[in-house]
Amino acid sequence: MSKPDNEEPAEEDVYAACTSAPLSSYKLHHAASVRDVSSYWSKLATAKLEWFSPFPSGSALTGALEDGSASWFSGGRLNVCHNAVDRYCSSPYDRGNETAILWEGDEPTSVVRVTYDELRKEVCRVANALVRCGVRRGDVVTLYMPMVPELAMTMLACARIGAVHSVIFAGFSADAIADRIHDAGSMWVVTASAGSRGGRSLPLKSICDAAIGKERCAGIVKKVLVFDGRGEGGDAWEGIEGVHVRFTPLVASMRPACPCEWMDAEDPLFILYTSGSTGKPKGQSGRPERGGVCDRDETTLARIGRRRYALFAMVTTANSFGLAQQTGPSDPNAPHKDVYACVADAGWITGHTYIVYGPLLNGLSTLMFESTPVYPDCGRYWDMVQRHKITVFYTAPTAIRSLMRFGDDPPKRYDLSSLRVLGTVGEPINPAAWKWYYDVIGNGRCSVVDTYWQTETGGHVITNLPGITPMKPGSCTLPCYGIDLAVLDATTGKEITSSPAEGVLAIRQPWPGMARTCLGDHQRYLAVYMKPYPGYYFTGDGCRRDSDGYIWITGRVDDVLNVSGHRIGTAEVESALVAHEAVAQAAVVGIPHEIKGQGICCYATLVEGYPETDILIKELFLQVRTHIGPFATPDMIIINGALPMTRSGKIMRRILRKIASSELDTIGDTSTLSDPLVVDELILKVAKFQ
Ligand code: 6R9
Repeated sequence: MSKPDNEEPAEEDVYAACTSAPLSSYKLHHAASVRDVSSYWSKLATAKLEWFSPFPSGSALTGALEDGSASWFSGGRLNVCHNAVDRYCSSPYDRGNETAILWEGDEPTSVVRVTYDELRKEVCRVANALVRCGVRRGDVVTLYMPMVPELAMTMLACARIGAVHSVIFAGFSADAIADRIHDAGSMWVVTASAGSRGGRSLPLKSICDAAIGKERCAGIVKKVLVFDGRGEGGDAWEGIEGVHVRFTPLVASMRPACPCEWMDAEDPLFILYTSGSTGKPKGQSGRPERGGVCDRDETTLARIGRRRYALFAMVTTANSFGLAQQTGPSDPNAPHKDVYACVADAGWITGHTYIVYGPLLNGLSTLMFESTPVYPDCGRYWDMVQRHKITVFYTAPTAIRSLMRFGDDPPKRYDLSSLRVLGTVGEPINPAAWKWYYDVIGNGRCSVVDTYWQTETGGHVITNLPGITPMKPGSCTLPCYGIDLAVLDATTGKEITSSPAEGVLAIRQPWPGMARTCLGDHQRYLAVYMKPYPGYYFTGDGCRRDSDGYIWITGRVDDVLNVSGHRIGTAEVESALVAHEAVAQAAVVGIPHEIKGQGICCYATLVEGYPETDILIKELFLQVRTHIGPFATPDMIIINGALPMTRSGKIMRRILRKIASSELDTIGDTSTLSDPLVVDELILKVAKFQ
């Protein structure tokens, strides 16, 4: 991983800014919460959520972590949309006229406010329109949409009628969409005619059409529901009779009331596809004649979020951003103080939990941002903070690093005094970026919360709490309430109880946000998360714990890359490359990257008879972009006659990683390779590329 300046800070680098409560209160509260996680979460579930019928008392948590049977609040019935929207429209909250969604489109002048009352009516209309089109409880609805209010409305409408949404990030290609539709057997697709980002139009409907036209989607998709774009004229489009539905007028014609389906807490709420670690070997798939290419299984797996995830989303949003005393159902009459902005995309888990569900479940106003941090210029975020008086701002280290390059002047042009909490998510933040965020954006007054979590955890599992936990730049600090963290020795699997310690990060007891299975492949779920260290949920991340008990994430210990906070499996990129007829073999490794955290370096050998030309290299770059999406574009593609292999035929990725990162003095012994000279050839080629 690329954290050159991620060393532990000196004593004076411990930031206690904004501390309003002693750390000892956190420690007591945390210890109590993990002593009996069942009782801790069950009290919160009763206090924070409205239930149609309560879960049986005394059995909030049943089943075990080991076999993936741990279930929360089973037997209790609730509706997540009711909890996130309807309840705030009536007594005792009466927030119907307050802003629920603050949408800022691609142009800074496109601003729309949707109140809780309006949101409730719109969600009901969308829900009725989905039902009219044939969507039923339990059906999977694929959403491929821009960051517009209709996306959140459709997610909530699915939650309302008991359907399961599968949101696909609007940067994914037709191939990636087709895979996900096929895998989930999704009969319904909701898209928009177009979106726009950074002044460019995104032809979302056409990409969807290309996806459903693929063979593997044949006979699966029944209808494609197309919202008008929010651009001028709604972006005219043509459709196929009986397949495409003009969704905007249909939604507008619906009644603004729709009953909530009362769902079990363990019923699925959403599916989210994300890259996982290398799974079971699948043998030679695809192109056996080329030898040794696809020796690994596909790595994109569907994680299922359950309805009980709502509790975890709600509680972690309130705690991590310090909302507890400011708003929320515990004090329905408290005035709204926060303007909350998470500038992620709803297609990732961060958008699910911290743009849509977490904030709305707390009755907050949440920003949906369609554009990029540099459009129309690199002051866009700070301009939004000033215009909307944003108090909580949440982004990724990669965005901070890319904005830092423009210096301190752009943010200094804006009034950022409304900010109270700054959040980061997605990868370790290097101390230099942390300090810039803290000093230049937060003016030394704001808490910077470094939130560590994963798609599978559903919400934050490690973070500092604003006003409570002293901060250390680069450390995500201490576990969240109700999260029973453990650092294990990577080799023996034994828990390390003393500090400082170095090992792998695991969680000892279930929590309500956790994913319990992978769609259609429970064995795979167990193999990836539960079996590596029996008795623990394994995160796939390495970490250090310092003498204060603070956690420092050192990066993935599996075959997952973290590029600008996007999880990309090395096997996914390799599969995309070998799908090109000229490629015989491919191996992909991560390299340190100043802005993106990690970059992608691909090595490939060609099929006999294919010359290495510039055109071919360009095609390979394109190949990865079209198979996965532009965010997975490689930084380097190195072609060679051979790759370093062990004598038993395994590609030595460790060596490839060292060569790509120019860490030549630590390459180690290469004598076990079948052809040690390959290493010298690759070193020369990488040097040329750089
Ligand atoms: C929310 C999200 C999860 C992986 C995770 C870890 C890395 C996320 C981090 C962090 C260090 C943080 N990660 N937050 N590493 N510090 N604050 O990113 O989910 O896309 O599933 O990625 O991201 O490696 O395992 P997801």
